[in-house]
Amino acid sequence: MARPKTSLAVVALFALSAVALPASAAAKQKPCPRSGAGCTLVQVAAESGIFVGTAVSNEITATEQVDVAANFNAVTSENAFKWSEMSKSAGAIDFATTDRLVAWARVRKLRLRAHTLFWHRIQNAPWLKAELAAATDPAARLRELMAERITKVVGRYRGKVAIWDVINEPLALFGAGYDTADTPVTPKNIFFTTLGEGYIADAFRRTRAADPKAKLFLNELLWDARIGDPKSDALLALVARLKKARVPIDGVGIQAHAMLGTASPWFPSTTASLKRYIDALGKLGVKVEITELDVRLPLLADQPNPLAAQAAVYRRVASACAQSHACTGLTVWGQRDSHSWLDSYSLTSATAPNNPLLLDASGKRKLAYQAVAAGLLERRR
Ligand code: 9MR
Repeated sequence: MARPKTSLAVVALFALSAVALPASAAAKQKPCPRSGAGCTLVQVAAESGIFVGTAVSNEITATEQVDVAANFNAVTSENAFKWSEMSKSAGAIDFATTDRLVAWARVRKLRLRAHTLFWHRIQNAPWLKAELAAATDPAARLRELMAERITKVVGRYRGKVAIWDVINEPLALFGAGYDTADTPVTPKNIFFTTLGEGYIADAFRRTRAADPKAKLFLNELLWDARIGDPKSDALLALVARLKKARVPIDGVGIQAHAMLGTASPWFPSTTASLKRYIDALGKLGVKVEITELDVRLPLLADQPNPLAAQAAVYRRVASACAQSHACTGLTVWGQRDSHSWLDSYSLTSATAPNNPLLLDASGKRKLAYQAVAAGLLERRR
């Protein structure tokens, strides 16, 4: 995914133009109609009180900057905080890209979700396995490395990051336990196999100590966020255990990559089943956000109007978020259809272009855009 680097001058230019509307102009703006027609998601975020976010790439290209300014009030770093991106060898940390992203989000007054401190599955530190294999006490070494990452990275951005995805995808890819062995679809959860479930509590406690004001989230990939689904229930049980042990967890992210139409449909939750699930998490004392929403269009090709069908999926998720008071934000995994992880990911590249987002390749709003607006507007301040 090589993309041209944006010059600092361009960054500065867009930074200047990104200042929020003056109060007088904002006051003149008419409230959005219930249908969301004609409204930007920035307006919808203001009226609903629900953060509307998007993932941004490491480069934050000029196009991304325009799209973000026009449509979102929150951003998630798609890759910039991941261990693999920040640390190519043990003991080395490269802050340059992450620093740039953090500074940019601050100037633009965008809520920043830092994603993620610990993720065993794909973008873990490439040297970690060998480092632990060579250690006389692998558990002690892993604790030390995790503590060092938290102290140095969370400490550096203390007060500048609104939300930390402390742990990403701790549960097994399928089923209700943890990944305890390498398989063709996922490596084992090296944090769990080395330290047990306590790695989660430990990471949250250390992160809280390094930045007491940031909200701390656990982010998980659910195939169907519904009470009764084994993985969803396992997540509820995990959060209940963490809360009982007074672990400082503030929220849960539900990724919601909707891949309807695959042999095993991903994220088929209805508005009602998703709302009930978000409510159940809320009752445990955590906030909930939809963190990585996208909907693959080719999988809806058999529908009479695939774009309308895609919009309906977006609407279900947005409505569920609006209807549950525990839900504080909805983030889409990118802006334009022309730049989505799905088009280069091995399991989904065959159907490229997947056109899974809210803006088409030219930046025009798709039906899904207004569907998200209408869904979120079910909650008004
Ligand atoms: O969008 C991310 C892409 O650029 C990376 O190449 C990919 C590597 O797996 O990760 C993507 O984001 C993932 C996110 O960090 C966690 N949830 C699943 C997302 C898609 O894999």
